[in-house]
Amino acid sequence: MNRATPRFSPAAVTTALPRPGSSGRYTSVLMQTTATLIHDGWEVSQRHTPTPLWIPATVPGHVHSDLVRAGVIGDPYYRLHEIGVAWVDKADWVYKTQFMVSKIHSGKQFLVFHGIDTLGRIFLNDNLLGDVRNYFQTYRFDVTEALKSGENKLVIELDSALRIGQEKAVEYLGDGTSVRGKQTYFNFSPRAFVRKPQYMFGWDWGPELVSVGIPGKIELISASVAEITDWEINYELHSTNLADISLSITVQKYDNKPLIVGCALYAAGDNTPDEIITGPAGEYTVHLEILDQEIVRWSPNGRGSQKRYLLNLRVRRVTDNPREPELITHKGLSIGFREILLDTTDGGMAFVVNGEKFFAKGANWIPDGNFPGEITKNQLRERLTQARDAGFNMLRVWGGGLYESEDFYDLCDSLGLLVWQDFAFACSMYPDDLVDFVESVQIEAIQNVKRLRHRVCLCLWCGGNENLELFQSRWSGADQATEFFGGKLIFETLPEVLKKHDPKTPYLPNSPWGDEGEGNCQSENVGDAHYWNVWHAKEPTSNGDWTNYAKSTCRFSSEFGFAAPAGLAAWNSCLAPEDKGVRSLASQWHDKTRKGYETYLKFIAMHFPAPETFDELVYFGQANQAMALTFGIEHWRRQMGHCWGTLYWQLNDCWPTHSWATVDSAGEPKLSYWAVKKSYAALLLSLVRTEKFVEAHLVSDLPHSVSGVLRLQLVTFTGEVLSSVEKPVETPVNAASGSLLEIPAANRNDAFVTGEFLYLENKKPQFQPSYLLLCEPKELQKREINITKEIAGDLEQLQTGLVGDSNLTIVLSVDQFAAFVYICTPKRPGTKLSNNGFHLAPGQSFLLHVYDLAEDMTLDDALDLLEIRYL
Ligand code: BMA
Repeated sequence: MNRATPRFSPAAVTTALPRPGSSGRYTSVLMQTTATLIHDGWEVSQRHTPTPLWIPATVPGHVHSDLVRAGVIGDPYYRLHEIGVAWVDKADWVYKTQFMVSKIHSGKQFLVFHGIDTLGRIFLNDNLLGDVRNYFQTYRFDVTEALKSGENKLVIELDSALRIGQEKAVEYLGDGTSVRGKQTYFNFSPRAFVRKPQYMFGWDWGPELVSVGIPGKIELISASVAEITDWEINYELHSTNLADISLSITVQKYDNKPLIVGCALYAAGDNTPDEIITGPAGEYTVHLEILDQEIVRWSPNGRGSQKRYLLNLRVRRVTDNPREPELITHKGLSIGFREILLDTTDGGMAFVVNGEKFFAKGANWIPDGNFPGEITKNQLRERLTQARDAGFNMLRVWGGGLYESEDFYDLCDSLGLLVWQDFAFACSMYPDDLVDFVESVQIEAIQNVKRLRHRVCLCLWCGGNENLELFQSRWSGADQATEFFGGKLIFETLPEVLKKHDPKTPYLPNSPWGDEGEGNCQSENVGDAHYWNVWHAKEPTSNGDWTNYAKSTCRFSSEFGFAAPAGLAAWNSCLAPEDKGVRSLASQWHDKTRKGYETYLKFIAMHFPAPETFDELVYFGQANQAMALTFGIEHWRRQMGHCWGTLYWQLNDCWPTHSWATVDSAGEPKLSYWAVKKSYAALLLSLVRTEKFVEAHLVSDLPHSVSGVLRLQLVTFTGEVLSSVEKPVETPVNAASGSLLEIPAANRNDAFVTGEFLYLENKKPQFQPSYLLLCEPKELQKREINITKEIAGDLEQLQTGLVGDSNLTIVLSVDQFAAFVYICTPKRPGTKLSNNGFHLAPGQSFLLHVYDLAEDMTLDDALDLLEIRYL
């Protein structure tokens, strides 16, 4: 294969000099420390084959995608292809490239690998640089000796993580009857022995595509004078707008000449005096302070601004002109100021930011694709913006996934999404008695804690997901275990790392976390709870009926969820037309929920008509999930004061599937997304059906009261008001109101009332209204509803008859009540909408925005796109 050899050229990577601070000027020379990406010219081949076939490889990336591009395998997400590509995970692979270095500068040269998946060896010019064994670790090799002027050859051998995991498990567990009770699948699966994202070994929402690859960037660093190797920022907020900031900057010095270390915070009056290092080559740490700095505090979404500041750490060197020091290297950091506490004083668990307790609203985050090295910043921006727009203020980065990318945390900082970060352990015991395993975890933890500790979005470190829980609750496979393995990690290794490197961020040993004394992770009274009694429990405890959420009295609901099918765009990407049947094999293959497909269908039919077509499966399944999440979230928000958060399972998906996600792998919101968005409104009106009454409640996240008049009405489907009650209200301040209004419901309880609904609104100012159907959706009688859709375009749009600026507003109205109005766009799946799955009452006009249409599309064609369904 004839491919251009990339050239090493320091000038190409010289970044723009930072804006000079008031204390000095820079000479306009190249920075002395440069970094070049080694991402070009890569090829990959299977190892141990008689005729190696080299195919182009993308870095960052994973071998499956290279094999797809080369036509060796089909799309592994398509139909049942997952089964056919299983051989890829059993094979060993090798990556290679060549790169030119035209001139080797004096000083040190390093190769830095920001993520290798996972187990293998790295060679430069046939010299072994070292072994790699932890996906979550950055590997840095001194290549000053091995690097050549001219062409260099870089080779990375990767071993099957699946095979190595299996071998290690067998070695560790022996015949499986060891006295310490180490045995069987959930206790110790092969993945527990490989430090790589656990979900890649298959999960109950993801495929088993273990893969190998180079997911992180590779840099060649040339440092002739000095490097910044570490930094730590701490601050104290001693009034709402003043901060004392202290900084430690560690510099590796490669020669004897003096260095000037300083920083600039780009805010008013921003510079600190420089520190001079005069000693010989070696490592130095300098401390700088910025006192009484005026700042604006950062707040999570919905609670204030997300103000951040650019902090530039810099190392300079005196030149012949002492007034013009030469910039050697610098590090730009985006920082923000806020106080974060985890209040557990009353046994509960509440986050306190800038002195205010608040209700955490959000979801669990899984990696946004099965091949993490290929997740793009645009994809993350879209997904995290969806979270922000749905009213989230927090995400839990779940332990079976990743320590996410810099892009991810940049976006969370700017969108106001607090991050609860799990360490990368989930649903397993871990061999905490293997010295090299614990050492590897320790390095992984130190590196990631140091990388993330300055992030303003970081609100919690957590030792992992459901590790202790699986032991205590005796999950299948753990039922014979006599001892918990992994305790050393969560009670010693990780807390020690945090004590040293990030003592200020709160730590939870595991999630769920409960009454430590009794060792009860699932305690409802203490800590956080994973409420799976609806989906995962077995009858008679639960039968998939989401009204059981009302039984939870937990203090922080950090997981609960209800699965539903993805949307049509996602299905189109992975199903052939003949697969679009309710019980097709491919649809069943894409259900990993382990519930049993028939039970899954039964859960839908409990509240909605049994789906007869694939479209109905999508519609009814999604509407059922929407009702489930609304019911759960509203229940826990009404307990505000006792309960301080809901993080539902799960925001996103990693492939097209039936799962608990509210946004599918095509980025399309499911109906549940819109339901969650309503339930996460700062001012929430909700209706609860009790035995005798329907009660109206109000929950407010606002720091002040709003006056209004609540009105609760019983209305027929054709718009006749049967009864109406009103009450002037002052909204509670950052609290729940309890029941404010009631309408008797007892006489309506026995039989389903199909032609009436309850409607709760607040007049002036308008909060989002709340509806309550008085029957199960499946009991609604078939009826023809006239739905009018009209364009609410501007005059120009209407005159040209074209969409014009690519967005369109449509006014919808109905002649009788329409429940779960579902707008689908089969002619253009994935068309972006401003809402979906809503109820429409007669007499209302509903504004629906449609986005990203072609500008030259006619208005008639645009209207035609929207197919409107209802129950
Ligand atoms: C939870 C999670 C995940 C899992 C989800 C759905 O308990 O922690 O491990 O995917 O349930 O079963």
